[in-house]
Amino acid sequence: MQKTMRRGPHILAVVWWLATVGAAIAPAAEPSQSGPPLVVPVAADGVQRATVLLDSYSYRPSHLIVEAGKPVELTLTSVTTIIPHNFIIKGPVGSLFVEQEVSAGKTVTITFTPIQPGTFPTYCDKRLWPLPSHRDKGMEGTLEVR
Ligand SMILES: [Cu+2]
Repeated sequence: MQKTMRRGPHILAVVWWLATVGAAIAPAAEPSQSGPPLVVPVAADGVQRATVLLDSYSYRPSHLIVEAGKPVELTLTSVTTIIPHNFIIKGPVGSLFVEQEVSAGKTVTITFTPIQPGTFPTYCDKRLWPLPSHRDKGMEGTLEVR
């Protein structure tokens, strides 16, 4: 009996934590809307510019098509109010590496020049243990370099 009472508060705390965190996250959860691939336009200055919205848990658009050898400028805009996200691309070693934090409600602009054609995943690796990662919840996309 005494053992049970001692264990009680701890279990209650975990249940409370899960309920609180779950409630904070659940309303924003929705299936990721991938939509059609976006062929990123090349501006007059030669830069390929696009805006990507970061939500819980999706990127919109999620599939970007760019040309190799020309700079890419992505405006990453978070439309969340609480949950921070990031935007990661790990392409071929020495060719493409992006890891950008985007706080809730913030906008960050990143620039990179993909050299090697290929199809690379983009994703958010944020995770609030013991919940699945944002990527597991559908926060991933594709960068297609042609
Ligand atoms: Cu995320």
